Amino acid sequence: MEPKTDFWRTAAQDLDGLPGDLGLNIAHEAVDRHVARGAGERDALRFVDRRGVVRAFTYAELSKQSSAFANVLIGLGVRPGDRVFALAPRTPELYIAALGALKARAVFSVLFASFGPEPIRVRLLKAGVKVLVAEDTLYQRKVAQNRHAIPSLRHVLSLGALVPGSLSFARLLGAARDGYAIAPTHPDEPALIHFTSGTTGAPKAAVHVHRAVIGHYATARLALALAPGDVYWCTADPGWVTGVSYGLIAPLVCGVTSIVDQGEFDAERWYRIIEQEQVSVLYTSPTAIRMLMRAGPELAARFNLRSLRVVASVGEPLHADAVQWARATLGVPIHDTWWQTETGAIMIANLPGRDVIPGAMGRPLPGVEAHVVRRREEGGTLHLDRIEGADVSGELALIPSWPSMFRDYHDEPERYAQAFCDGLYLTGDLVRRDAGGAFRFLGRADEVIKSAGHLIGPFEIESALLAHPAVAEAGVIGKPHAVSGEVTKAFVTLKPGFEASDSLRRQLIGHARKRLGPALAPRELAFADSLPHTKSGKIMRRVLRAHELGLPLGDLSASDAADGAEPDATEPPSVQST
Ligand code: 6R9
Repeated sequence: MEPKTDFWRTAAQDLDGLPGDLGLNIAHEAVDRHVARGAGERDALRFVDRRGVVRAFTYAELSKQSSAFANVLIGLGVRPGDRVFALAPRTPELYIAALGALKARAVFSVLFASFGPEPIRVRLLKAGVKVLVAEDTLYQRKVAQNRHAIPSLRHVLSLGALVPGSLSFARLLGAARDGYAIAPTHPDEPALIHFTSGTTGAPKAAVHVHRAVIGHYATARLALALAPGDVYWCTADPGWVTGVSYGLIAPLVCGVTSIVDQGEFDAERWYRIIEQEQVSVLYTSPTAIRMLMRAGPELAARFNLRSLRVVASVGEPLHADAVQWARATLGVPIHDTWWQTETGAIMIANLPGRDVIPGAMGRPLPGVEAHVVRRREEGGTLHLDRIEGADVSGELALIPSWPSMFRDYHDEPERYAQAFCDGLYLTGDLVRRDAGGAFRFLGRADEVIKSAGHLIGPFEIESALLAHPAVAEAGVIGKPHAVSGEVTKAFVTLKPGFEASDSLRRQLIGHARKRLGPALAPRELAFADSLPHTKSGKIMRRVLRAHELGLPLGDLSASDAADGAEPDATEPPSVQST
């Protein structure tokens, strides 16, 4: 068998590296390389605003503006490795900031604009951010009140009106030189941070390096079939890993024209964009597909969707009925892809050009070695048993040998080390492998929640609820939902002197919304007299989930063992109906 690394090595040969053999920088491969090869006049990004008006940026313009921003950052004293973050809607400035930061060898990240002040504060603090590019209103609403508590934050570059204590992004950019020679960049230098959540503790800041660009390029070519000439639309927001890996980096590195929709989801709008922009490759989420399905086939039939060559999805299970619907309505099937924030790029997929296996995520890419494992404790040490054969299920584990693999959780080496065992990276996903080597998704081994494709850590929501004076304890679960996959539901117990009521429930949800923002706030909230605990006092979210699903409690022991909870707790939840 061909060594797995050959797949990546071959892909790397298509990239240029920095001129003069000075290393590998994502921004050079994404923009400057195309300009150097004479493709500077091609549209790199087309922004479709809320009214449908399109504003295009060529590779040459993007190259110049990102160079200008790199000069701005150097002028502000940004050094390699310093964290430069953005908090902005999907505007051209966000993309310019990302590429400029990468050119300046800063470490870049986007904060999801729908987060509230608390998740933003936690992330800025955790990463020790030095420069924040922020839209004025988002800054005023979500950062200003906490700025004093983020000592590392030296400069706020405001998009739009100047806010107190900020500099004008536009003015700085306009005054900067638009030529920039990227300094030598080691391929293993940090380039990006993507936040992700576990079940316990604050969110984790997964660190990715410049070498990851090989992974973005190789997987977009193979699993999304991107090639020059394509008009490609990744519907994910850059506040999440898909929006950066496949909404920003991969399409530019592949030299295609990429659509950025500045509006919110609307089925008619989406079909119109596909028709008007002649979108050939669409990368989206199963939640979005379900929303299109709900809008009915008549709506789709009003548009010419024949430009679509490949449709792919990620983030949640893609059910077989969605694949059939797409064949009938879009004229092409949907290719499921599987990956994670940590893997940085697609690992498992139903590849375009091959038969789609409906209901399965597909097979590992040629550069990926995937195993099904079971965890085993021996003498206090964790071991993994690889389960060979067909139709076996267990946890998905990967041999970490691809270029876009994360290299650290920023400032948390122990948490990073815990993600690996016996030479394998543990994904936390439960899967079944069939005789043909295709993987099916069974569920998570832990208690993270996937709502509308967004990964949500229950701990972050519980912490926000606990900050309310009425709340004694909180446990948050994902409740199955027909469109979003899951929605968040909180169970809370009250402190003495507080009474459960509809008005208190609204108050608590409102309190959580104000702190967390609409993306993270619990959708539902139930009061309980008590919550189920393990012997060591941890709240057993799985018992709450089972209660919600009406499952017998006995079904829970196996999965509790998987995340280290003590399965012998028997205390059932006692939930009130209000
Ligand atoms: C890219 C992204 C990762 C988790 C992952 C798994 C779930 C991703 C999936 C899927 C079923 C698929 N997931 N792709 N589940 N089928 N094709 O989503 O990254 O936000 O880190 O989430 O999403 O549970 O472990 P991230």
